[in-house]
Amino acid sequence: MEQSFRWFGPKDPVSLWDIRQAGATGIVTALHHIPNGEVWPVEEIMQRKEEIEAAGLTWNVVESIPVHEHIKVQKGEYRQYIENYKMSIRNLAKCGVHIVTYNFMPVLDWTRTDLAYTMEDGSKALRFERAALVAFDALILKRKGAQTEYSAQELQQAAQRLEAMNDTEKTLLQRNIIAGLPGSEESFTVQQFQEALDTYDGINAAKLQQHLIYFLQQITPVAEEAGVVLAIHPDDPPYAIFGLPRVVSTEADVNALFAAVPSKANGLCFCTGSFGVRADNDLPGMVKRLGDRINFIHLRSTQRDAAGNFYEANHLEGDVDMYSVVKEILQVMRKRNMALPMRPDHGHQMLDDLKKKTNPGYSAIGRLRGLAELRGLELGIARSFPNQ
Ligand code: DNO
Repeated sequence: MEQSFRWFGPKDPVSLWDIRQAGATGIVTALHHIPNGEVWPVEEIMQRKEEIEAAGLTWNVVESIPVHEHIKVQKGEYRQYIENYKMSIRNLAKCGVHIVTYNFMPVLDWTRTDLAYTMEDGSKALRFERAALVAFDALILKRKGAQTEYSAQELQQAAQRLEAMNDTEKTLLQRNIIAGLPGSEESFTVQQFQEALDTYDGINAAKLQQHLIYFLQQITPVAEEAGVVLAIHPDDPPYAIFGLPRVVSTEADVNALFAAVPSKANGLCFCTGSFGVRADNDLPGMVKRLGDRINFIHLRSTQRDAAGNFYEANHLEGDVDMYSVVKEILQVMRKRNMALPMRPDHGHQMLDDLKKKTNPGYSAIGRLRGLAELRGLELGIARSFPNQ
């Protein structure tokens, strides 16, 4: 695999040289300062690219060009935003960047309730706690519909959970959920969040899927012509939250997209951490069956429990069978005769990073550990393949 690391640009406390020392060669980044919906100009892309190359690294993957909300709901200026998206794809290709990651999650990108969940070894992990999410949804936000969507037992647990929180904890929970995690580009107050949810009135999963297919039908011809491949990131977590539909959570969802838009440019970012939260997603099988369309890989593991909670485990632990996943990835790469870019996704905050201000999930040392473990796993498997 092409060892890569996410970098949030010049303001990232993790520098390009840190990343180089971690052993990665590829940089996964975006022009985060450009507002959602606007064109990424060639000059800006080139400037970022040169900065990366000056540290001896390559900008191999864009993550993400965010999809403007108007495109997802097909309202307002959505046609213009699609034109802008096409232009950004063309401009990236002109600069030699050929893989574009994006997601189609309504309103929120990835969601967690706790960004500093203390593990047994003292490191800190990201966590999603169902009762805390329900508490925010039904009791703080008081979203209409929430009371009927959850069971009486869930609502009761949420009420108890909320009662046990002091004001600081309540504010923190709210911030964790809606103030924007790294890479998500959007940030809301409670009122703005409710307004954003309201824009999805009348949009169910079938409709959202239609909008995604329309978007893909528009942009894939441009991507093909420019030699760019797309990589849709799955929903995280992989099910509906806040009454919003989500359409990239399972293998069937992905197959539906590929069937509707057969273009080769229409590909997947295979994120083991996101898909892995559902026990019914067979990760190694998905790699095998979707392999031709995987353009980018996020490797990370989660540990679920019966109550619908999960935390981010060490890369080789938790519910993801990383050995089998990497083995299938190696088969896919062999078949396609290429190296796929991979980044160790997230990582625990540990060692010196516990004393630093870091982007949640994106501290240096936890990801360095992840990369080192995954690289070793890959080498071990590759060497044990026959004829190698
Ligand atoms: C979280 C990330 C996501 C991802 C986007 C892709 O850590 O995996 O923010 O970058 O969903 O568009």
